[in-house]
Amino acid sequence: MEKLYEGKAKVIYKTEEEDKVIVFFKDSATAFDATKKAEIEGKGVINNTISSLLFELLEKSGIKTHYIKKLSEREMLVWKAKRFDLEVVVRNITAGSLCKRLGLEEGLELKPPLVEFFYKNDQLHDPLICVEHIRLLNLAEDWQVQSMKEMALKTNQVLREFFKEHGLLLVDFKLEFGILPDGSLAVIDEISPDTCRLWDAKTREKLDKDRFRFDLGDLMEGYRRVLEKIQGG
Ligand code: U5P
Repeated sequence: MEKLYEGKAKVIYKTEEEDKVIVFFKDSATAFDATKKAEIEGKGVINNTISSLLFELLEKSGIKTHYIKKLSEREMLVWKAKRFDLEVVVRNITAGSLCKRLGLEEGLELKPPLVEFFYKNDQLHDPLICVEHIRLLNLAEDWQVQSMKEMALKTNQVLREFFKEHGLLLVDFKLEFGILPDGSLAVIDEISPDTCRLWDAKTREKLDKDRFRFDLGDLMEGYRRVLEKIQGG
């Protein structure tokens, strides 16, 4: 297969159809601007499984995504999208860079949820930006920014409720958006414990990539527990 793009955790391959691509989930884990790296056997398989399940959930809830179907253990078929150089983060509980930037304690509930935009730019280390910066840099039209925010909040409602039903707290997560071949705005990339903070609702144990970032325990054990829970365990 012809490679179109290779990222830190995924590879995008061409298909025979111009408007569809294959996302291949690798086992690589990176953190802190890729200064911390590891190969974690089986991570790609589990992230593809979780991402596929969550994209199916969003589609069923009326949220447009690039997802078409899961093709194999590590491969997902998706619509080819024109990506925005933006990361949209939704937060329900304080953690991570929010605590560091504003000097907040971890674990405080955010009511209403907080939406943040980051400029996807490796050289600049993905800085936090505001709507005026998005306009200045011409990263998206104002109405697209508004739609991304609304879709991110709706995604939050759907995911938060779903995880809650399965004994998990959705602390925060990152979404990416793109324009599909039919011109619609859609959630793209992946939704997995690499891109979401998920805590055990009872014990508040961290089951996501923070295990790798801060050496909190076996990453795969956390990811497997997330999968077991959302599959009904
Ligand atoms: N996040 C990503 N990719 C990034 C940065 C953040 O997926 O490049 C996710 C984190 O996993 C977390 C949320 O769930 O966005 C907020 O991260 P942070 O801004 O607290 O680091």
